[in-house]
Amino acid sequence: MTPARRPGRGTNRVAVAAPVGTGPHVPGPTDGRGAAPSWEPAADGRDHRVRLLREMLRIRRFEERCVELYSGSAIRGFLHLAIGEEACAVGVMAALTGDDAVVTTYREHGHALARGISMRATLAELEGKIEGTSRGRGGSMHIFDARTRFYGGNAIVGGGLPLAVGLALADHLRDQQRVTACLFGDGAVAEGEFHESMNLAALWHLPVLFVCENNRYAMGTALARAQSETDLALRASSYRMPAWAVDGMDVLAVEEAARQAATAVRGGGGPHFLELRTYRFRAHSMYDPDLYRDKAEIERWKERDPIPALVSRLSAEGALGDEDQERLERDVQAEVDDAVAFAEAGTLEPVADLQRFVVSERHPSEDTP
Ligand SMILES: Cc1ncc(C[n+]2csc(CCOP(=O)(O)OP(=O)(O)O)c2C)c(N)n1
Ligand SMILES: [Mg+2]
Repeated sequence: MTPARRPGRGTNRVAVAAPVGTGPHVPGPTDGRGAAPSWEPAADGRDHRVRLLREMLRIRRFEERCVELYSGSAIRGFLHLAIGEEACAVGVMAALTGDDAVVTTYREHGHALARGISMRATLAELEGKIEGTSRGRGGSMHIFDARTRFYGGNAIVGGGLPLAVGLALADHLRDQQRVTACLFGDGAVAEGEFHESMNLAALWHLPVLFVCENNRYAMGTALARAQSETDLALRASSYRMPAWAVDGMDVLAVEEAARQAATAVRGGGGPHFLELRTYRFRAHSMYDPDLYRDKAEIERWKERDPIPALVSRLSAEGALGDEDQERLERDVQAEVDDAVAFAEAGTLEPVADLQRFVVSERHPSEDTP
């Protein structure tokens, strides 16, 4: 299949950031499930940085509570935490508008929360409750929410890339000025789907923002043990798309790079690629004994924890006082407590309903063309 219009190839020049406009947002929540938030920075820039901090804290405290809930069996199945990687989720989501789309991986709680999916619906999904984003049928790895254009949560490594290219192709053919942000790990770079998707996106000049969260490991395999070239931005640029590496532990750096790239993509600049250099502080998933990493390496990365780093920076500038910090923590804890109570009070799907949604309840002929 070839798209109707095929503009020239992208260049490797990095576009200079233009002021970012926000598109119309997805309608507000009607059932507490959330909506894509407006991330427009406040005029003085200050509140916005506190907002970024708050979002990172929400993700951190949420996932810390998930550890407890998993130990108590309230959450079952696989659970992949992104503790340490919060700056990536928040920086990227802050650069998108409500009109843009997101496709991601199984390590996506933070992406979902920063995108505006409510903590209640996210946790209910993790606990398999009807009140979750997919009636509890997806669980931790498959958070999906059409109203925020959050197209999953995907357990297949590299599986999101062709989906993102398809969404972007649809936008391209319909002349829609919006971005599809596609987040994936360094492990995806080894997959055929990565190369097929990068090639088609570049060849057809599609509006995709590829974001590789390079946390240096794919399960227990270090990047250098699996890849002949570990500079992933360099590999992406071989597809003739602008690509650059960013400090994934610095939320401000991530946001700035993501804004620049998203603005260029939205303006018709074709696909762009960001390699966010980051690190997960915890094991790959809950029962991974984490024996493949040097403990000293983990400790070294913890010194670059994105949350204390931003707190120190804001405090040093007088933009965040002790009371502000305490209030932030209190508010976030209250939100987590509320989500836990909500999910606990939620409903498991009745066995009689389990076969619903396996096939469509409507015949295709009932759909309007
Ligand atoms: C196609 C495919 N192959 C293998 C797996 C098993 N698997 C699950 S997670 C994972 C590692 C992926 O690592 P990465 O892409 O770096 O993401 P991270 O877990 O570090 O966020 C693998 C190999 C899978 N889910 N899908
Ligand atoms: Mg990885």
